[in-house]
Amino acid sequence: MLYTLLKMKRPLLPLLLFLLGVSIASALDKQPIADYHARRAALASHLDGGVAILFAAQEPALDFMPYRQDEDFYYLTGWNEPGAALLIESEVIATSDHPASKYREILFLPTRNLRLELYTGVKLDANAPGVTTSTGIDEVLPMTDLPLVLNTLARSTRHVGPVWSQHDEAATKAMLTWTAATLGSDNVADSHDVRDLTTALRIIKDAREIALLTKATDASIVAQRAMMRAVRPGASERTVAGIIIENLMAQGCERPSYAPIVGSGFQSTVLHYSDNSQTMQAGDVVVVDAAGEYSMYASDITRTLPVSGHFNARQREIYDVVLGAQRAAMAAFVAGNSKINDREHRDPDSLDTVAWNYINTHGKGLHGESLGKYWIHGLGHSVGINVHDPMVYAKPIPPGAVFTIEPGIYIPEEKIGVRIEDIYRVDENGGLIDLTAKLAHTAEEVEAAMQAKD
Ligand SMILES: [Mn+2]
Repeated sequence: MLYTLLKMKRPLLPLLLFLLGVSIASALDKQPIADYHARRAALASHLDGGVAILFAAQEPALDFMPYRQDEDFYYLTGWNEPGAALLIESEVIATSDHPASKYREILFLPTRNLRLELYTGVKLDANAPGVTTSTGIDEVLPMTDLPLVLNTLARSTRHVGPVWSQHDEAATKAMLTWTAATLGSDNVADSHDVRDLTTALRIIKDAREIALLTKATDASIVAQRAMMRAVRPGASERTVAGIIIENLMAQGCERPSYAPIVGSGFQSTVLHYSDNSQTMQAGDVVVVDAAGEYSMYASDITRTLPVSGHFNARQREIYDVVLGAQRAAMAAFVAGNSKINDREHRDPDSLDTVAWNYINTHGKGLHGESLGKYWIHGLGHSVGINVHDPMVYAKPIPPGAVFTIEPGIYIPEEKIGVRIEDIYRVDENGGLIDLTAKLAHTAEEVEAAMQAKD
């Protein structure tokens, strides 16, 4: 099959693949096109009569890094090819200043580069048969039409309205400069960061996003279990990291959500240690912060293990304080009221404050001091298309949110670092559902999982 395709004349390839129902771009699990359309419509309702223009990530042609789509672009389209643009016009009711305009959405696709396709694979362009069906977007035009469409839009209304875009994108800056020069700067003075709007949408996950996050988490649980069976004195941190990646890939993940952290001994106290270059020693603990990404949705899990298979009394004491802090935060959770982080203000509604108070009132350092000073990061974060998904941390956690609770204590002078990180979702009734519930959690469960045969 592959051989036949390679011999075929290239212009026929997209047609054939389309007829076969083959996704050219990727093997990602996509949501139904109606889901992405609903997100674009929701975005349009917040545009204040303006337009949103987003650019896809560019193709990494020569740096050998795998392609990953711009997150907002993916969230709004499910489109996983480079170099595209998305224009959304909000519906506008006619006034004395403006004629009425209807909701409109256009995907602009770049011209195919047949030479580059020899390196990075066949792409769709706006002339591909059935392109509105396969992209799920009402109108699909060549990228070269974008200036013309913007020009027509401004000429008909004499006012583009607020322009919502990705401010830090070079393509956005070029587009805004061009539009200002062409139309007169008054027409595009009102420029906003579209991420202010997409963040509000992305905080609340729909049912199929929850399903993808659950798949990412289930795959990560398999990888964590394999990791637990592999940790032993004399094993290298890097080998353990490799076992995690192997299992994530075997479970269908396209990549780890972040570089796996396997830090033993003193390195268990270094938060983002990812050299993973040591050989693990009996008597040490090892912090393993590792998880995978499934169809663009990330998971994020941390477990702490005794390298030799059993925690000593002091390690166990610290472990139980961290576990207690996590459980205290879980127990305090109230949907629509609790926030995740606010160490600075010690907000009583912050789960971070609850966990912080627990750690400060349980256990002691070597000199009798409270342990809170050994916890130097926030309690958690939103998880989604980004492992640190956008979130408005000053606001309470709503139903539909997915986030981590990950307290830790890191005592360099004792070479003991413990972090326990699990992922939770808030259901429609405000209940807290632990997506990581199947993974060994208490000290005894972790010790038992290290002896497990499968
Ligand atoms: Mn995390």
